[in-house]
This record gives sequence, C-alpha cells and structure tokens, in this order.
Amino acid sequence: EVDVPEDHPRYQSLLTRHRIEAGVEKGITSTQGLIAEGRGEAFDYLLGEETIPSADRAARAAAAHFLLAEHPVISVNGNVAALVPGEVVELAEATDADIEVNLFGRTEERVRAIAAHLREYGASEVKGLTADARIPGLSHERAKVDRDGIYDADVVLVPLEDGDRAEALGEMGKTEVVIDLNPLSRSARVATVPIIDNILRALPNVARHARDLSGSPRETLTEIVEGFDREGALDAAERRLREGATRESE
Ligand code: PTJ
Repeated sequence: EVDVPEDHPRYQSLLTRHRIEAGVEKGITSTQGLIAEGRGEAFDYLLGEETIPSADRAARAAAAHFLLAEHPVISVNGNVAALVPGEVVELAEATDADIEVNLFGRTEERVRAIAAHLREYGASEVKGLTADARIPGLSHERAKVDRDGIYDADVVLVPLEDGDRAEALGEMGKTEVVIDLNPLSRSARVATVPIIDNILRALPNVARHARDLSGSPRETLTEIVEGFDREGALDAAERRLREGATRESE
C-alpha cells in the first residue's frame, strides 16, 4: 500500500502516518485526525511501541465484557476507519457486535464515506446514518447516535474518543472500553476498561482474546471482568511512560 522500506527503524510509524494521510485524501479522516495521530505517536514512542502486560490484561477484560454483553457496539471515527478497518470488522464478527460510525466532527458526507469504506472491508451493516437518538448532555451534532445502535448498547468500545463524549456515555450507564495511548486522557480515566495501547495492536489483540474466550462459561468471563484492575492498569501505563521519558533522556 505504500513504499516504506520494511527495515526502516520507524517502519510501523511511517506506515501509520501514511494510512492517516490516505484517510484524509479519501475523505474519511478529519484534519484534526492528523494532530491526534501525532499526539498518539509521541505516547507510543515513550511506551516503547509495544503492548505492555497491563494493556494485554485490559484487552482480555474488554473481550470478556464484549462476550458477556447483550448488545455490544464498536464506535468508529475517522482515525479508526483509516487505521484498522479490517480489524474492526473482525472484532465485530468475533463478538457479534454492531459497528457504528460516530464522529467528533460529524458531517453526513464523512459518515457515509466511512460506512462505505468499512463495507469495502467486509462489514455487512454499518450504523450511524439514521442518527435518530441523542446522547444526553452533549451539543447537537456530537450527540447524534442510532437508537438501535450506541443508544441501546450496554457495552461500547470507543477508541480514540474525546473526553466529553466518553463521560456522557458513562453517565448513560454504559460499560465503556476505551483504547487510547494517553493514560491521563479523560476518556481513559472514565473508562470501565482503559486499554493503553496503540489501536493498531490493541484491536487485533481484543479480537484474539475474544476468539480464545468464546465458548467459555459465563462464570469464567465474569471472573475476568471482576478481576480487572483499572486503576492498576492506568498506573502501570503512566509508570511506563515516565520510565520511557527517563530512558530517552539518558
Ligand atoms: O473522526 P472524528 O471527527 O470523530 O475525530 C477523531 C479525532 C481522533 C480527531 C477526535 O476524536 C479527537 O480530536 O481526539 P483527540 O482529543 O485528539 O484524542 C485522541 C486520543 O487518541 C489522544 O489521547 C491520542 O493520544 C490518542 N491516539 C492517537 N492515535 C492513537 C491514539 N490512541 C491509540 N492508538 C492510536 N493510534
């Protein structure tokens, strides 16, 4: 898809940037998304660009939540669609979840473009176009959701989410799984399960855990969910970032 030499030390990050750029060109990613990508890269650099053990435990807890859920929904924005469209479809299939486009900077055009993009990657149904319900407490455009999608969901995966919306969804009583590289971000702080990891690694990892856990008795899944330590996961990620900063300055 792009001419980046695989032995380049920053291969993964260059590939990611290219996907985001292509997303902007295709009309699925916002220009704000470029800024979000830069911020994410800085955190990933300090994390060591790897899934830390606490993030893997979070991914497993997220998978258990999805398998226990009555109506799980994966929320997709312009960055998620550009970076991991195939993985979104895979996770939806592994957990019988809905996919809904939900944008911070909503335009009907971009919602449609993202839905079409996801269908190219095999999604059978993509929600977010009906927009016949509202998340209470948010301004008009940002509050729009589908009544039979996010509005009705008991468990939502909101990757790279803005803090206000993460908070408002939490107030609706939903179980929120957040994927965000910044453990200090408000969305990570309010999440039931914060996965502090790059979405490129986190999403396939949640899907892998879901496949691994599928068929497990509900008691096993409940034990995983209840045994997850969200404060511990946030602290571990923050420690890792601080160590990364120290490492780099030595
Ligand atoms: O497509 P839209 O209109 O819905 O807009 C999407 C963005 C992401 C632009 C919008 O939600 C936004 O502005 O988000 P923020 O406030 O920039 O927050 C994005 C968060 O995602 C930041 O905390 C970043 O560190 C984090 N992030 C960026 N890239 C990644 C990431 N986390 C995980 N994996 C990444 N690849």
